[in-house]
Amino acid sequence: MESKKIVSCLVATFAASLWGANAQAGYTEAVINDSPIAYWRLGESVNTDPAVNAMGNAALNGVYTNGAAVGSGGALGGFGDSDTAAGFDANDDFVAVTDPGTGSVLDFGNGDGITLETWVLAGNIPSGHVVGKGRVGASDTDLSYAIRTGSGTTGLKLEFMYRNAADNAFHLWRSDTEFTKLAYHHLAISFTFGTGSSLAAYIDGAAITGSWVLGSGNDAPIQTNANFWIGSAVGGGFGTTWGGRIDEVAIYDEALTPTDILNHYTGASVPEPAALGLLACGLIGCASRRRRA
Ligand SMILES: [Ca+2]
Ligand SMILES: [Ca+2]
Ligand SMILES: [Ca+2]
Repeated sequence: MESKKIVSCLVATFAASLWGANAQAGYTEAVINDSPIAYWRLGESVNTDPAVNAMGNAALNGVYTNGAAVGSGGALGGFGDSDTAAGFDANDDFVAVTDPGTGSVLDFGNGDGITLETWVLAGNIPSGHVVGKGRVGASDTDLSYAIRTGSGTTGLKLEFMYRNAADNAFHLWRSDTEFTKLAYHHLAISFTFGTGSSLAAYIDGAAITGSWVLGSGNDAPIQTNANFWIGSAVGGGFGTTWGGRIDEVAIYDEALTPTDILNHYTGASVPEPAALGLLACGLIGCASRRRRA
């Protein structure tokens, strides 16, 4: 854990040195600086390649399954970050990440903080499942944690759901606020398991209100060795698979603060170093002679 922090710190320091003192970090730098357990950028160009964990622990690389569409336009594309996203077909696509085992970094117990963060572009039939651990079989109930969406008046509501340790009740939190389909939005949930009042949720960097509509959030969570899935759940069929894009999924073993989440979101509109380089080149008249790596 300590070495992970040191590596993250070195990466962040390197990024900061590229930017100069006091510069706002770009999205990816801001995420890495907060030391996620895993960060799937979903920018692969071939879906037989692993969905790489950008934090380096290859045991948490994912597997694109049933034709998940790599190379879809990414959430960060407007500011020089050309990293792509994965598209999901609302039928059977998902990315599977194997839980390394009992007591792994993907397991959370009572009193443990968690943050789940992702960008989504919902199609017209998105289903409810975005990212989560467990409940991958058609009749499974063992959902350790998940970001989901629920139908709103015109858009979608943000949800967080988990199963209790006794495996006899779901806990489901739903936002009052909706976000629109057919456009990218940044979603984040932080929570300390077992304390319902600790749940904090964010759409596009802004804290939003909501309530527990099933249970209270006061139970301990179930822990298993089931997979973490991006894009689907409950057997992975129509109605349980995301339709649209998912990008830049991160999971943390702490409840990030509102300032952390806002820094990530605002980082998305900071030009990436490559774009800044091109801009600087353009200013001195060399842009037309430079090729991007
Ligand atoms: Ca990406
Ligand atoms: Ca498919
Ligand atoms: Ca486990």
